[in-house]
Amino acid sequence: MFEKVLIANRGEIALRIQRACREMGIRTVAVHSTADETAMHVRLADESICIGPPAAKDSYLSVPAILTAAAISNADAIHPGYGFLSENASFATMVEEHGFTFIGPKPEHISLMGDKIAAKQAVKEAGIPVVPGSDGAVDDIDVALKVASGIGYPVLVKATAGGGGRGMKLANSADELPDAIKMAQKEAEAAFGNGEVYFEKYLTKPRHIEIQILADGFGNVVHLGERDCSLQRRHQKLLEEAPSPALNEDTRQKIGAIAAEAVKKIGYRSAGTIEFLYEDGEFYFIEMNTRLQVEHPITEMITGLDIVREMVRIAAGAPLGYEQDDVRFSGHAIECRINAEHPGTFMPSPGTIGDYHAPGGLGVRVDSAIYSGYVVPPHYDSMIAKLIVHGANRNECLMRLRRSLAEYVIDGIETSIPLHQKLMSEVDFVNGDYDIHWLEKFVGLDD
Ligand code: MV4
Repeated sequence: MFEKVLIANRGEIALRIQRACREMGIRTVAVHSTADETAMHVRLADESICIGPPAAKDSYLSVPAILTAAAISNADAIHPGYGFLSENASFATMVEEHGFTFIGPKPEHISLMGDKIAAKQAVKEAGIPVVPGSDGAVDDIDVALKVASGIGYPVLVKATAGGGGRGMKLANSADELPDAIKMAQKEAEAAFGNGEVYFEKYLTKPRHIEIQILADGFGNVVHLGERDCSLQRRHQKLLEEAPSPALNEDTRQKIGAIAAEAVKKIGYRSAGTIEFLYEDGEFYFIEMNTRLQVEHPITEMITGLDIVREMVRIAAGAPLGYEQDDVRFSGHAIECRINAEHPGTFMPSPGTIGDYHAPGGLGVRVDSAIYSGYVVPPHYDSMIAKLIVHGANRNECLMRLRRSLAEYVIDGIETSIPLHQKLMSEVDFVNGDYDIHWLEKFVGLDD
């Protein structure tokens, strides 16, 4: 096992990884920008190293700064967390070339899933259902028009190098398709330096359901069930739940087994997530995330597994040590993302935290790195806490969530807590009756 792990991240996820390492007897190295000198992830680490100025590109995204920090601290391995360098294949390659272990997938799988056309082709061959579409890059408008008319409109044009909703264009009919393709190509070229695009049939009212998988280096793969991440605004998730209110046990086992089998065929290793759109009882692959995800705790709450510990064990060469039948699902979990932002306008609200009191009690977990007196810097993501609640069933989970939100005190800045409280009394939400567009209608402000 590793003796020392460098955590190339900040905030709650840096603490989350530290906690797993500490339980495993592994020392931790924090890295931080000058804006994060007083951050909790720095205070709680065994060692810390300043890696640059506030701008992420000069600190948390600086490969040389992080590799130097790993060398100086004599770390054995690097955990990238989520965001930042977590899905950067060349970073993962360089980590290994410099003699450290990358706690994550093989670089080839990060690359594969970063190329959305190649990813779709690979998972399709491995037995995962995909959305009907151009089956590869669009290079001829006339061919595209023929294929699209066969599929039926609307179609959604996506960038091969995109993902997470960036660079998509909708075409409602044949006369809109040429412009949608040209605009998507232009925007993709500007944003990613790669203008390649493909298109798919547009699903109008799907849910976003993702399957968590764990795979070791010996071909053992398990799925840990699904998370329903449909409640989002502008591709920013607000609340996630597991299991999905839309699936029954049979459907869950079927799609879980398909996802796990595909991951095994591809030879993937580490934690990973297969994202699907789910509409009219059918699953359609959209992307695979080759990282630890923000919402991983809800899966931990219903399975009792520590996903970060599993990632570390797998990276150290350990076998999973359990099979699919050993994974037991219990109860229901919901995560509320608490952002430092105005609950009505979503404008960021950085600043100093005044009084702080986190909820607790049975079934309540708070993953956060904030404290009373902490100054939320303006330079990074606005998520400052995750409130994760577990209950024997969805109803108990909702009751517990309502009382936890009422207990939560974060003074001095605006947060999304009032928005979550409003959500808790919405009939559609309470009934689990929502799709990926529901939240945007609920909060209004659509553009
Ligand atoms: C789609 C889609 C409808 N049909 N693909 C957005 C992010 C990227 N991961 C894929 N996305 C979508 N792909 C087809 N064929 C609708 C979306 C989409 C979406 C997906 C998941 C969660 C939120 C979303 C919000 C808007 C659009």
